[in-house]
Amino acid sequence: MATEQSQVLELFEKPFRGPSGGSISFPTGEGIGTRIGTGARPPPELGYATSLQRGRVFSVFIRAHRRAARSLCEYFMRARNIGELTSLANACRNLVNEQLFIYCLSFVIIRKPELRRVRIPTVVETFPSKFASQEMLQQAGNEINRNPARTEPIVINQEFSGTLIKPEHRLSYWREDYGINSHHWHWHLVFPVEMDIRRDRKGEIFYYMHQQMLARYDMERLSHSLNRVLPLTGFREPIVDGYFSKLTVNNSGRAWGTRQDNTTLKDIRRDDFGLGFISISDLELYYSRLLDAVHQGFIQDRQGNRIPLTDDPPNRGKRGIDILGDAFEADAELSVNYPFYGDLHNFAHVLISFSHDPDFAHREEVGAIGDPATSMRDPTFYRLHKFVDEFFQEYKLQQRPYNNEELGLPGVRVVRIGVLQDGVPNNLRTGWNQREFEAGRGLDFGGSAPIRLRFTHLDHRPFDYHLQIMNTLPAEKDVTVRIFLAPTLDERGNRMSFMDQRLLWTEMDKFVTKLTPGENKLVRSSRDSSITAPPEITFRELEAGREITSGTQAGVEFGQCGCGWPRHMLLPRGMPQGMDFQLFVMLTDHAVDKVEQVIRGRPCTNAVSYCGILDSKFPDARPMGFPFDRRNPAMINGNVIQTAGELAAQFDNMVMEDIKITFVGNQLQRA
Ligand code: CUO
Repeated sequence: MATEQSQVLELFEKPFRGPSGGSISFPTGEGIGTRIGTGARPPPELGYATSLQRGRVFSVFIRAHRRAARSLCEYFMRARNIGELTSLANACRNLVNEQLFIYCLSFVIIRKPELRRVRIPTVVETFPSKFASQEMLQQAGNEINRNPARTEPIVINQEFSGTLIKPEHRLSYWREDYGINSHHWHWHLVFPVEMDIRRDRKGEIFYYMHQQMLARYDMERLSHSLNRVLPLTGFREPIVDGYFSKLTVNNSGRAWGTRQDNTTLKDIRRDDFGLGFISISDLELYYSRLLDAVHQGFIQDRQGNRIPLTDDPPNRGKRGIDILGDAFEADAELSVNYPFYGDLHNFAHVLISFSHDPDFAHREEVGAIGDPATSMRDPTFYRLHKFVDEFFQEYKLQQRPYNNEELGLPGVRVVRIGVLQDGVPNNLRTGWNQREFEAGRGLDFGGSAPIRLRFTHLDHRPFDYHLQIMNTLPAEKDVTVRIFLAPTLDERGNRMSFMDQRLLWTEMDKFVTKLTPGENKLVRSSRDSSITAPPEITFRELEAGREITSGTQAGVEFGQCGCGWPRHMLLPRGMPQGMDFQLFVMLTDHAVDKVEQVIRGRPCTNAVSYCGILDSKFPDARPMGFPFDRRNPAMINGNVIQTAGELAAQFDNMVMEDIKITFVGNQLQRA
C-alpha cells in the first residue's frame, strides 16, 4: 500500500502532464460531490481557482492570481488527511493551472497540522524549467531517449544566461543559484499575501529578510570589486540592466519575457493576466503617500485615525516598521488602508516584469522578475528591492539611536571570538562544489529514466565559532548571542564609518545559551546558523523513506519547511587573494529578548531569523536587525562613536574580530 509520503510525491510528479481526457470525478462528502465530464463547468467549490489558464505563469505578485490561490488553498484545506487531499487534488489537477496547483498543495501541506508528517520535494525537481535552461533540459531529454542507460549527468553551464562581457554577469552564479531562488519561493509561500494568514511581525520580516538578501548581494559584489547595488531611482528612468533568463515557464517551450538593457517602464494593461490598467502614476502616488506617512510620523487608516509610526511602541505594540511593511508589500488584508497606500511593491514587480510587452501586443509571457522562484536571477530585482529598502531605511533613520541600557549587558564580557575551519583560525575558505538533482520528475518528456542535472555552486567547508566569555555575575545567565559579518573595506579600499557599513552587516547566527558564573567557552557550528536551511530534499530521498524521528538530526532536518537561506551560501565568496571581513559578536539579556509562547506541531524552526516559526511568534523581541537597524549613538560614555569598532570598544558584551575569506575555486574539497 502506498505510504502517505509516496501519495504526496505522486501529486508533485510531472505537474505539466496534460489532461488525461475522459471523465473527472469529484470525491463526495463535505459538500464536494459532482461528477463531471471533461469540458464541463468546474464545480463552484473551486471558486476563482480556474480563472487562471493552464500553461501560464502563476505569480503571487498579481492580485487576481492570489485570489485564485486563495480559492484553491481553501478547497484543499478541507482535507483531513493525505487520502482526502489526494482525492481533492486528483479531482482538479487537470482543471487548474499547474503552478497554482503545486503552490496550493505545498501551502496546505505546510500549514495543516494533520498533514505535517509528510514533506514536499524540492521545487528544483518539481519545476526544473525554473532552474535550468530549456536548451539543457531538451538536450538531457534527447540524450536519455538516445541512450536510456546513460548515467552521466547533464552539467549546467554557469554562464548559460549571459557572458562576462557584462560585468553584472560576474554575479550570475550567485543570482542564479538554485538554493537562493528556492528559498525565495518558499519564503513567499510561508509569508503569503491575502491568504488569511496572520503571521507575527510579517511586515517587519518582509523588510528584514529582503534587506539581508541585499546585504549578502552587496558583500558578494564587493568580493568581485563591483560597487554596491544602486536603487531604482523611480519608475521613469530607464532600467539599466536587461535580463534574458533562457528559462521556460513550463515544458512546452514557452519562454519567460526578456528585457533589453535601458528599457523604459510603461503603463500596463495585461488583461490576459487579470491585470487592469496599472500606471506609473499610480505607483508614484502610493510611494508619495507612504513617504508622507514616514515623514509625518503617522499613517492613516480607512476611518481617518492616525496611527503613530514608531519602533518603540508602548506595551510591545505593533512597530512602525511592521505597519509600513504590510502597507508597502502590500497585503490588502493587513495594510491599514489598501486603497490609499496601494500595492506598491507587488505592482513594481509587475510593471518591470511586463516592461517588454506592456499591452500584450507581442503575446509575450511575464518576465522572470514576476515569479518569486525566478525573480532573484534578474539583476533588476536588487535595484527594485534596494529602492524598497531605502524607503524602510528612511523610516529607520528617524528612530532614536539605542541607548546604553539597550546595548549593554553588565556583568558579561566577551573576551575573545574567532572562527576555526579545518584547523585554520580566522581564514575561511570558499570554493566551488556541485549538487545533482533529477529533472525527470518535473518534465513531461524523457520517460521514466532519471535525467540528472549537475549544478555548480559556491560552498565552503563547515566551520566553528569559538567564543570565550566571562560571566562575572554570581549566578547563571541566559544570553542571546548575535553574530554578524561585514566587509571591512568599501569600494575604494577605505575603512567604513558605522553608517556606511551599517547595511552590510549580515546576520550569521543568533542563539540562546546559558552562561555559568566565571569563564565560559562556547563552540558553535556554522551548520546551526539561524538563517540557513538544511539541503533540499529530493524525490529520491523522500522515496527512500528515511525513518524520521523527532529529536534526531533527521528529525530536525525533516522539521524544516523549505524556507531558509541555503547553507552553501552562508559565506560570501571573498577573493582569491583573501578579502578582509569583520565579525561582530554581541550578547544581550535573554530575559529582555525572550518571547513567551508555545511551539506546536512541525515548527519549521530552521532559519528562524529569516522565516520565523510557523504558527508562533517571532522568538526575539528586539527589532529585527538589532543593533544595526538604527543609526549609531553619537557618544557613549563621553566617547565619540563613528565606527562599529568604536561602539564595540565601549561595551564588554560586544567584540569585533578581523577575519579573511579566501576563494579557492575548485580546490575546496582538497582542503
Ligand atoms: Cu521577495 Cu519582491 O518580495 O520579491
